[in-house]
Amino acid sequence: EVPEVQWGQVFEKHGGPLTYKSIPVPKPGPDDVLVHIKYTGVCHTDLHAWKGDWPLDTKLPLVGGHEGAGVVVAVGEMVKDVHIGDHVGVKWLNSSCGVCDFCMSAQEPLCIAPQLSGYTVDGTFQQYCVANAGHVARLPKSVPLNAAAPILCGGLTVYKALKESNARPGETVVITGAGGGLGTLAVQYAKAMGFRTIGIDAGEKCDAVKQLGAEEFVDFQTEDVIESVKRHTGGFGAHAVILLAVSEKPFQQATEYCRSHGTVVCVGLPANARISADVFSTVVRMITIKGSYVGSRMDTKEAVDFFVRGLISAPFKVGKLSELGKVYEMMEKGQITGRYVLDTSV
Ligand code: 8ID
Ligand code: ZN
Repeated sequence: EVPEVQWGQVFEKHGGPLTYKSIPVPKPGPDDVLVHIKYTGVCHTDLHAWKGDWPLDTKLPLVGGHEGAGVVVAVGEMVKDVHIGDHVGVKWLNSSCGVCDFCMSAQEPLCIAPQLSGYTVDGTFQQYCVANAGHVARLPKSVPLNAAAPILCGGLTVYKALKESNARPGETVVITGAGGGLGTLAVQYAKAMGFRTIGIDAGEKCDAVKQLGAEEFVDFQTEDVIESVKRHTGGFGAHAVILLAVSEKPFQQATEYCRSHGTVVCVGLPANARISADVFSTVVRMITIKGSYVGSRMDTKEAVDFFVRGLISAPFKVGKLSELGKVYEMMEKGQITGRYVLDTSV
């Protein structure tokens, strides 16, 4: 009952036309599964991939997408623990080599030869997608696949970044880009993990960010961000800063509103951006600046578990896979609060 052809969104060159068309259904390899994607989130990473923003080549032509939630419809001959009918999620890390130092130490996002969904292999902007059986996320049948989709990249990534921040319950975390896809999830995970949160984004996203659990909101378009965060933290700055914005400026400012001995976690990946910080104050205030990149299979299990327990509910709108281009237009303008999730049947 697996069809030979399906609908998908394909582009042939960076920034070129996005074409919704009939394409072959891929065949799973021996240790892969074929997933009937029901819903796929649209991450800003997909927009970066289409535009060719990063110094890493994509496959071309490419089917993007890496937040897919669906049902297993075929398994390779070596697959033992995933079965037809299981609900699973397809993540950014489609597969890893399994034998490099990083894979051996359960840091598989750092694998030296990874395959990335919607980047180096075709992703979730199609009805049927292949992923390595060991890397798909297990989803219980009790959770809706549309709400689960954004957890598979956005939720996982912000959960990992919050862990990497070393913040403790009761401490204050700034979420920069709090109204976006990752940001809204970060506010919810931060709340569930016991952190106090200050959200930074454009003023129109204030109400949503506060409703999700941020105690304070700073409008980056009208306020002095550094002064405002300091004011909301008794002059000290925040214990941690999670940088999710697709803009370089916050990467220059964050150490200034981070508390002494605090941590700045870089997650957003604006094109051609650089981090800069004053050496003297970084040293004498003992600031940590680090990156955080998706998460391991164990991080995935933990992030999904928060969601399954009902602790994570971030806004999402359901759109059509055929209308991906419209979502990219809104995303480029910063007009989306939360995530767009696409129904692959339309
Ligand atoms: O593993 C990783 N490190 C990882 C995983 C997934 C995504 C990294 N990312 C990257 C994406 O590639 C992208 O660069 O995280 C970034 C954010 O992805 P997203 O949340 O999917 O993007 P979005 O929904 O467009 O949200 C961005 C938000 O930033 C705000 C916008 O208003 C929007 O709400 N923003 C901008 I643009 N400039 C801002 C500024 N100066 C700002 N917010 C505060 N200050
Ligand atoms: Zn993503």
